[in-house]
Amino acid sequence: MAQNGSSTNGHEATWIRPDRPPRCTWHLGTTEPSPHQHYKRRFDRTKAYTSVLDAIGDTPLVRMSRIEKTEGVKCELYAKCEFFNAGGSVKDRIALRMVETAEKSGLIKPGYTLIEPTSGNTGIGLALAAAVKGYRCIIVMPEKMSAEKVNVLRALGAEIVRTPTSASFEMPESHIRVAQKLQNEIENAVILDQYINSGNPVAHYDTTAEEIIEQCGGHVDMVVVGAGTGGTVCGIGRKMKEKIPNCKVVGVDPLGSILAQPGELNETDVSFYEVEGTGYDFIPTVLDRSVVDKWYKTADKDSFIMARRLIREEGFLCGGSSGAAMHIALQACRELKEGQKCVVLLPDSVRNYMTKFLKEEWMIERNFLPEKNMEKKWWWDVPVSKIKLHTPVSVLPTTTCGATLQIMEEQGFDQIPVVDGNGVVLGTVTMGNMMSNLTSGKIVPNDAVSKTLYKGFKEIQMTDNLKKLSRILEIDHFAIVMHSKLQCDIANLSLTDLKPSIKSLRAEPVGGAKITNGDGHSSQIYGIVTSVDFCRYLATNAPKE
Ligand code: P1T
Repeated sequence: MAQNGSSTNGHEATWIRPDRPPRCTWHLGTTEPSPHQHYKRRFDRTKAYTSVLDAIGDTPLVRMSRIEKTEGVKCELYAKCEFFNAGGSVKDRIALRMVETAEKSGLIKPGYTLIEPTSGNTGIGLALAAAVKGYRCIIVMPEKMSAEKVNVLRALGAEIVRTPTSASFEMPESHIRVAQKLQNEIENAVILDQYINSGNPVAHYDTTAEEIIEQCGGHVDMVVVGAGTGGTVCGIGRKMKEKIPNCKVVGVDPLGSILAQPGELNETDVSFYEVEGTGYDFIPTVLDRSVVDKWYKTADKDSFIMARRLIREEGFLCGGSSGAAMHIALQACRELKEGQKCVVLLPDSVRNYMTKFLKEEWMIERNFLPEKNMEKKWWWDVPVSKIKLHTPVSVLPTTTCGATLQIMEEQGFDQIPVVDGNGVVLGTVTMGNMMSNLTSGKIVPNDAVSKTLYKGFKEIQMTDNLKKLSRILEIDHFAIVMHSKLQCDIANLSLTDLKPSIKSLRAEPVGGAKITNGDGHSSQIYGIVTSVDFCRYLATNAPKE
């Protein structure tokens, strides 16, 4: 890392690290006056507001009496319901605070462009403020984050750039570095930067924590808060340490992230988690871990099951990180006695996850819920390989849209996989996608198909059973059937080396061809299976009565 906090990596441009030393000079036990601008809570809920931005903060604190009872906990459990904020999450608070502080200091003016790397909720908060105040807003967000967030952001007028979920924060394609690249290219563009902006923790220090203390009548014994940037947990934690030093501050971090302390807690072979918003692969500078008394790690399954319980038992329409915090609260609060109060922060709304953990099929597909106890069907355990599929054909990302259309027409396919030279499936081209992009003028026939990729496809192994396939086909029209096993080393074989192309259109039949990835593992597309193929199999193979 360079002295100024920036870093260069080979030929790549200089970039500013998100974990460079903090600007905030505050630390626990300091006697110096705060260097930050502080705000008083300011809205009167009995009067009309000037804009929807006034409906950020002052969220309800609600007793969880049903879960207290079913779990037999001694203390009182309360939920700080941040899903009531105008944009639907706790991050509205910091988005508004960062914008207002930047306006006051003259850093931004109406007409400027706000760019932010985010897991989506800070993006929604910023897009909300931008819509009301007249800024252009560009949100850079990893692909893992839900389509629901994308739709809300679009409706608010934000432009969205998606980045690969697998890109670590230092990689040029990470959401953090892509945001910086865009800022360098766009005039009057500002990244308010939640990872270093003191307005992030200070917003919670000034408002969220003050509200909790007031709503609890000054008696709070424990707060349980999930950490992403860490702004919420350390903003609340710091205020508690100052005003109620005996209040225990509990931090919640998903398995696969490295925020928790001591570091051994983070040792795991989990490299991906579905819960959105919490956890990172670096320590954001705004996260002062000295105010957290104890960290706990959470698994996806426990988090989503608890989020569904919060909805079902308490009627809280909250998201997955709320479930994670609540799952931990039920363990941590065991040390509290009758009459003591534990506050759990519920950061966002189920609105963000309507097609994810809210759906039973989504939960079952990931083994977060068991199969429904229904009568076993004759076809459940039949392997996918039993379905007869068409001769599989794929195209290279450089194949033109016109040529791809011709192949689809000739072969009678509605979709075709796009596979790069290493055998990695980049996505599929679907007739629907191609048609809408052609009619809207987003692509022309000579463009490469890589311009019209559908990346939301599902993969299934030939050895998987038809029960799994039926789950996928309840939601998607098709799945790509993969055949993966360790194969002989043909690592340098490119797709064009495989079978002859169809009518020299650079479309490659890949059935039976073995493709070895750079990491030594090999995979093979066996074909595409559609609902029609599945129904045909059921119809022709049903056992006779
Ligand atoms: O960033 P932090 O204050 O630690 O909040 C964590 C958090 C918890 N739960 C959800 C659903 C969240 O969206 C977040 C944080 N979100 C972002 C960092 C973001 O960019 O939206």
